[in-house]
Amino acid sequence: MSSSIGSAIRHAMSHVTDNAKVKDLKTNHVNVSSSSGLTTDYGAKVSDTDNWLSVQTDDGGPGPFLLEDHIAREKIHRFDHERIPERVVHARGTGAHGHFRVFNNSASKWTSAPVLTDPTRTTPIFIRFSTVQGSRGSADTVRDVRGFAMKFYTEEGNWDLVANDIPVFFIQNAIKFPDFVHAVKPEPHNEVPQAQTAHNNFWDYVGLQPESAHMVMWVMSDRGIPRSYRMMQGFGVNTFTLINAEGKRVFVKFFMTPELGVHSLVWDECLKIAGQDPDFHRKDLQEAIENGVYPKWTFGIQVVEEKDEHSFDFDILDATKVWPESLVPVHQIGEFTLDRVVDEYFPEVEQVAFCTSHVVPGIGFSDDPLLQGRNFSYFDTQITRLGINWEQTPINRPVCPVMNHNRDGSRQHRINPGPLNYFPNRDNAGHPVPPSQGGYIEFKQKVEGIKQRTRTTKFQEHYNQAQLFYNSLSQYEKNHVIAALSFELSHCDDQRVYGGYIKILNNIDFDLAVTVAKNVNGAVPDKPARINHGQKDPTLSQIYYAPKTPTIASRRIAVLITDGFNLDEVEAVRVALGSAKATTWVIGPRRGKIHSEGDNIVLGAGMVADHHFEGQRSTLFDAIYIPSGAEHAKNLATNGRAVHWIREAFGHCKAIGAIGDAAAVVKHVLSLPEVEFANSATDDVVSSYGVVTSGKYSATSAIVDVLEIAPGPK
Ligand code: HDE
Repeated sequence: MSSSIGSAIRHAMSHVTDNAKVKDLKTNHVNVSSSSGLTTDYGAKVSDTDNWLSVQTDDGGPGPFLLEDHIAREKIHRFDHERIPERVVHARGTGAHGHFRVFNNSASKWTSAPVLTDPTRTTPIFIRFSTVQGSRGSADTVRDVRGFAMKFYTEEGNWDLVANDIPVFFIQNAIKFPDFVHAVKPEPHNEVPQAQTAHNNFWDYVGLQPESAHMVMWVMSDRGIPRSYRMMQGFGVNTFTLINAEGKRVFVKFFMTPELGVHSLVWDECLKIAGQDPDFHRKDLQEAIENGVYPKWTFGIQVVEEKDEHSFDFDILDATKVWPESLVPVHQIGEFTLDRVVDEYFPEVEQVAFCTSHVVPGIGFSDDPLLQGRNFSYFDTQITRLGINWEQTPINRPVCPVMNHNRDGSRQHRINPGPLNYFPNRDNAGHPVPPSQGGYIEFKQKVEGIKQRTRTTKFQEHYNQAQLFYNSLSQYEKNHVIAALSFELSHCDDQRVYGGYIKILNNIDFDLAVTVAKNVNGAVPDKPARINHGQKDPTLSQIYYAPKTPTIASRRIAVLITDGFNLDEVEAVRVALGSAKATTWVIGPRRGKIHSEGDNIVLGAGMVADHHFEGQRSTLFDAIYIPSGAEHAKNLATNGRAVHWIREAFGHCKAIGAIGDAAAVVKHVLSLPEVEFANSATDDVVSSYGVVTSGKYSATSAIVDVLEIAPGPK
């Protein structure tokens, strides 16, 4: 896809950064000029890459193909081995490079890690965003948790913060992970369904696991269907620790908050986009970075002192619980930006490999039973995917020196000159480094107890926070949860499954359980299974994360034109939106020249559409703009696809800017006489219906204002 404004900016802005990691990766770039001839992998020039060596028979027919063709054999054998195992979860993803910095040294009271305390440093980062359930080739806009895996290339080694866009998890104990993943993934007998939880096995499992209730509510909320990776929060989920220079330890949770605010799609858009553009989120990230609208997040930590570990009515090591911000505030200590797309997908995004166990001095673990298991799992999984020397691959290798006595193994790339591959040795080579000089040291923790398979009392309470979350949502967010649960349970055909889940819901909210039960033909409960405690925390609703500085930058605006449109208006709106760094895409009845009002067809004014109405859909845009023009208005009103564009955009609560005759068409095709048309973007009607037409009001600024004042979810 391209627009002239978009692509001009794109070329000017792409690949502007060079940090230590980017420079390091460049040492692996293959800089062969395009005039170079074709060679085999071993460098010999190739004269024919299309015809396998064969025997031309005397009767003129193709004869036997010869195995002696080493060129063909290499080409085919090499190709046969192009795939590596996809990740068992989070298989589908995309990634980008960027950098991280802290605002000041305020965190030094908690940690000695320079990456979190030294404001003069810029630390290169790589982030991989992902869905969880679907395979590598599945769609982006499915209902799912999103991975938010961060690799910090610090001067003290790589720190991997393998986060999600939801702050809690489905299970409390790592030993359950294989069961959970089997239940969520496509069912084993027929490998159905792809990239969705709407099936018997998932709801069966979570229906029998009340500890999943809290996370299920988050996934069924708008958090499960983000508008963009750039508009998601990130959460470390697990409880980590920070250790300061005096060896004092605190418990922490990590928080990433997007500058653009948290926004979601609506479910109908998700379903349609999954077919119309399965790469929607992947392309969105690339488009924003290439257009110079670099996604940015603040980086925060919640801190619990060791003495307060047991002062909450939940266990702070339980990954199915949040630390409500009303109890534990978030300290914003830094920020990070993504400013560079990858050069090649496979070596960077597919081969990047994260380990929760990779921390640097000053950062440590807790006894969180999920984290402990994760620390065990990730390294192991990378061996299956990439082999034992996976940490030598370009995207994974640290930017600081690596010196150890690990040797050999499949695909060893390092050549360590000299005879010493052990310690201690006569040269003291590769000697351990004392903590005073930066050596990693474990926190000295006194441990006593009885070894047993058990779960403490606080780990057995599962509904308080599920209720807190649901109570904290606005009414329309609750409606979305009800719709999502009804959709999902409708896809389960075993009564024990959908009936079973109603019982869980009745522990969260009676009305919720009754409504969903009626929708899916479950047994309607006659009384709540548990009294609703009525507590709320505003920070749990994504509305709370409206952008601090609203912006239209990176929003996609479709300009609908047909023959006879007003060219001046379109040019004006494109310049205005382009300077605000929104992208505009001209959509017309054909992908070619569209004549403007008063256009002398011979001289040919007008404009070339980027796409025809059939080629793109309103779902792929944040707003639409329609210029005036008498002939154009008639064309619009009689073009079924154009009418559908307007109706569908309206149905998805998008801003619609229309001028003059076009405004009348919009009013007519929406057939909603009771809808008032706003003359000011601040009218309530705008935020409730998302419709703006012009009169006195300029539609250009209306679109800008609407997107800026309507920061919450649609
Ligand atoms: Fe993961 N997880 N996970 N996970 N996870 C993986 O590692 C695992 C958990 C998360 O973009 C795997 O490289 C266990 C919580 C992300 O490459 C694997 C448990 C959170 C990614 C694995 C969890 C996550 C993974 C599969 C429970 C949120 C993608 C491929 C104890 C904080 C990283 C891989 C990427 C990937 C294990 C639970 C996030 C199998 C055992 C909680 C974002 O190692």
